[in-house]
Amino acid sequence: MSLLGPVLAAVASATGTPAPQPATAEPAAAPRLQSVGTFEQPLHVDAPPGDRSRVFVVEQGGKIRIIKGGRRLEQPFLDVSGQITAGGEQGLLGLAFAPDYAQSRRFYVHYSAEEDGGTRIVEYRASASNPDVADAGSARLLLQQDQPEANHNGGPLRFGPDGMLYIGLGDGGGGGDQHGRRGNGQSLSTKLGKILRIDPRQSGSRPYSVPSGNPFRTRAGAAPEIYAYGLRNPWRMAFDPATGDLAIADVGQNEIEEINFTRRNRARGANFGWRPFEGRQRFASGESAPGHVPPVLQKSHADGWCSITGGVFIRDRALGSGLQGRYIYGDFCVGQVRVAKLRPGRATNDRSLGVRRVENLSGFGTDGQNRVYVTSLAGPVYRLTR
Ligand SMILES: [Ca+2]
Repeated sequence: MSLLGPVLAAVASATGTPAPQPATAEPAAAPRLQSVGTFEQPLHVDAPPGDRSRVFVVEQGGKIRIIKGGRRLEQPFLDVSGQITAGGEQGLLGLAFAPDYAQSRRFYVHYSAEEDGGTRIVEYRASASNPDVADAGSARLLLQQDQPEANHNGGPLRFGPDGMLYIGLGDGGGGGDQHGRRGNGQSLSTKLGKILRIDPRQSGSRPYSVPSGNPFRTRAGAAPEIYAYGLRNPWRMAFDPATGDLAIADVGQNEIEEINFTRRNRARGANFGWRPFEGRQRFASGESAPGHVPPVLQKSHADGWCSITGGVFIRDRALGSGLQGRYIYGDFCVGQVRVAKLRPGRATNDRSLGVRRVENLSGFGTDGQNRVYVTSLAGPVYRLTR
């Protein structure tokens, strides 16, 4: 429903003239997607906290591009295309800037390594002399994870409200969580199928440290980095910058795409159910998922959904009060941009945003002013505006 409609109707009744009918065209104040450029297989947009002049676009093939003053810079910010294997679900999949980036110049990337396709989480720093270029020599490997298959690498990297780095990893791939004794999602002995939480700063001789509050830190046989588990292939997660709440979109197997949501800090130790459950329904019979937290929103492949693309919480005030705090998301096949109000239990107000369809919808992101972006793996990157 348009906000403008009642206003126009009121004007019409006051003047005695018929109100214009916005039946076919969106009113001027409706949200829309404005192109900010075309890239090579873009899948994420980000910027350092508070940066007001630049937007960083992640290309699957291994480059991070900067848009500055509305123009794409010729030289990439970072180019790891020589170190990675890309294509399908592999490539440069995640980027996160440290909360203290303005001082430390630290940022983190998540990619599939050239030599074996395994996951690497690597720290870089921006050049001290040129803030628009990363120092390639600053690379510091934090974490590596073997991947038994080429698919389900996860990819999201986010700093939480606690200043820790959260890493999303898929279940190892193939199909049906086929690896591990009873799959990887429910096994606390592997990092696959998990959200990890680490303090990414060097700690003595160790490349990172495990925060003291991690839920399985002292459990025998568990990977201490695990923060939440039971995930199949988390394709994007987001913290609400206003509340610290967390949303994790998890790509389904054959039938259901899902969005998981928890209030701030409540994802600690959470079991999101895979593979005993796909969405809210049983997948592997006879297997248990202790404390299973079902998704707050799910979509069916019967309706054309194939691979959910998790989004971000809208905190751009220029988009109007009605969208504040709403979660924007979509699907790679459907291409429709949607918004919903996430809350524990069930999401509400799930609807189409009414903007153009995005072909091969691959990702969402925000810049340093919380403006919202959408990426198409086919090339276009859009900003959500009015
Ligand atoms: Ca689940």
